Amino acid sequence: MSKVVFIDRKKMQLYAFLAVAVILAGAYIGWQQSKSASSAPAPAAADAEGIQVRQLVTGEFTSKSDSGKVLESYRWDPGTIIVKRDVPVELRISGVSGQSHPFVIEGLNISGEVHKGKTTIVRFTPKTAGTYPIICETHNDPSKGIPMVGYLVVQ
Ligand SMILES: [Cu+2]
Repeated sequence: MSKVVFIDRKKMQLYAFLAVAVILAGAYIGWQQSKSASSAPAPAAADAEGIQVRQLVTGEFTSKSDSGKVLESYRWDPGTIIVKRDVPVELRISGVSGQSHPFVIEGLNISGEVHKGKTTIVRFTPKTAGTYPIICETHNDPSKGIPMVGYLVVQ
């Protein structure tokens, strides 16, 4: 059974007007969002004080193989940090997974330790472009698991 509804011309005009208003509002909101996205600062830019602040956390992947063996890996997240040389860097590394991660940044003579629930701050100014591994000294034995390694890329 179908129902036939009659709408008079005045109501049709009102509905058409409302439809156009909704479409224009949606277009305006979309334009505002794209405008704010394009005016956002580049992610690699230094902050107002000229320091390149980068946030990291210690994370963990856990899974099971087909045979039921538990697979796990600690990781630095994000796994790759990009900074510019000759500009001060501040790494803020927060411990989320794992109790403790003593680490070195190979090639930069930097070491430290990240503890669960705490944030370790590392400040330095890289002078030479290159890729420097961030190596956790606890989780670095390939025979016992997957190494916990991230990369600091200096451009
Ligand atoms: Cu670790």
